[in-house]
Amino acid sequence: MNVKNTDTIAAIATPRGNAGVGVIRISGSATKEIIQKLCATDLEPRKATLAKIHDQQNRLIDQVLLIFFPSPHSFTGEDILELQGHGGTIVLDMLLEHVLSLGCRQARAGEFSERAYLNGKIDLAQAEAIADIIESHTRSAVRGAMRSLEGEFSKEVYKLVEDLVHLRMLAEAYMDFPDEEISEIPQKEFTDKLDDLTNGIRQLLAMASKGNLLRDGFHLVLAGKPNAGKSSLLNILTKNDTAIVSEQAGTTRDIIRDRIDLDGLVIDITDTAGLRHTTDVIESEGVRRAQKELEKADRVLLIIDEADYDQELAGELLDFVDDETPVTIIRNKIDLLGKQPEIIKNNNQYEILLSIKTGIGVDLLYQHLREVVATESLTEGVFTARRRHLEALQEAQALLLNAAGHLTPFIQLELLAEDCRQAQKSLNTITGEFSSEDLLGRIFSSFCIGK
Ligand SMILES: Nc1nc2c(ncn2[C@@H]2O[C@H](COP(=O)(O)OP(=O)(O)OP(=O)(O)O)[C@@H](O)[C@H]2O)c(=O)[nH]1
Ligand SMILES: [Mg+2]
Repeated sequence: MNVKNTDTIAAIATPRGNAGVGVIRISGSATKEIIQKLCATDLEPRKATLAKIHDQQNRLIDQVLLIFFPSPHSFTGEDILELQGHGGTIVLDMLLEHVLSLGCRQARAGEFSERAYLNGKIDLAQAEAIADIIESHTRSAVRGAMRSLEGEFSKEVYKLVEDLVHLRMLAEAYMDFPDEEISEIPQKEFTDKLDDLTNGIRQLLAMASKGNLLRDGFHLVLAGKPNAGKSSLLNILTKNDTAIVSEQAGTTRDIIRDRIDLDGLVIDITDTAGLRHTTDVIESEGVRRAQKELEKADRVLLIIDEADYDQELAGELLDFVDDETPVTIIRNKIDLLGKQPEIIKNNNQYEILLSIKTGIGVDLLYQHLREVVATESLTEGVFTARRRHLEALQEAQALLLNAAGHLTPFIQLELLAEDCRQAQKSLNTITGEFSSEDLLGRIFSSFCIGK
């Protein structure tokens, strides 16, 4: 491994606040020198050594454990020192200040992970997985991110890239064929290889979409006329008294968000202002915000008071939701009409009769959510993925479709090869084989300091 020679960085790697232990990480070529200045001895690799750390005036700052990870067998690939002190905010600040005075600088957000990536210890998708593990809200999200960190996602990407390289080589081999021998170009081989690749990308995209859901959560938006019971539904789903519920129509104006864990998947639930035309300035701003939320929904629950329910009202409310977004109609307050809970499926349209206030039929809603979100298939063997990964896969898919267009009515191998080259570039942005400074900056700066 060729470790780049860089300056030395340090940061507190544990969160601020009081804890038993706090960790400071130091990485870079001056690490050994800093160890000498800290404790005047060399440290045995990967062995904990107890040391007293004094400041420049020889006052004791803290008693710490030092662990040295020599290059290249460290997280960043560089020499690393980990310093475990007492986990108080002030004492760690004092320790860090001292360490910085010995010849290193404060690390930027994500800089340790960035160095690990630049030194080839992990690829970009794996670096992102580290951030995802830390930020996971459910156990399945942790497991998914761990699979990405283990390289399961990257492995699939590398496989596709390898196939693309073969296809490009094949194209190159026939590229300069004279016109009279054009019939010898194995058109079927090109078509088959392109088909295989497109299928491979489609499958990976399906997996990555699930992984993205696991990471980002499923966005469920509650909407409907005022007083239909939206806030009541938010409260029972979250088992929390989050939103104000009242018999007054137009209670909710702000967007209210909460989240639940449904079989390991985060469901972000958004309660909105009742959809109606109003002259009240604040309420109409609420309606505008509600409409904006509807655009972002993975599914909308349209809540209707069963006493008002008819096709016309349902149609009027459905007009607020774009055609792409799946909708479930919740026909609420059946307790007042003495109706039985029921789930009705018409083509792909679901309606559930229930009573939020009494809880009758709410189990049908849970069952329905589990089905539409497919929580079971989400937790088995899925690795986490980010939106940018999905976009890269989609771009590669579109380019390969384009490439297939260069096989008929006549074969244009230069154009085909160029599309394949671009598709390869798209795939390479996932693992970071190809990446711009800009992209790296964006990814690593969203990490926290010390990571
Ligand atoms: N009887 C009965 N009342 C209900 C039911 N669900 C909600 N309510 C009542 O309906 C009224 C309105 O409920 P909310 O949850 O505030 O309705 P909302 O849709 O959030 O209303 P806005 O925020 O004003 O748009 C409250 O008095 C609730 O107690 C139900 O299943 N049965
Ligand atoms: Mg409300």
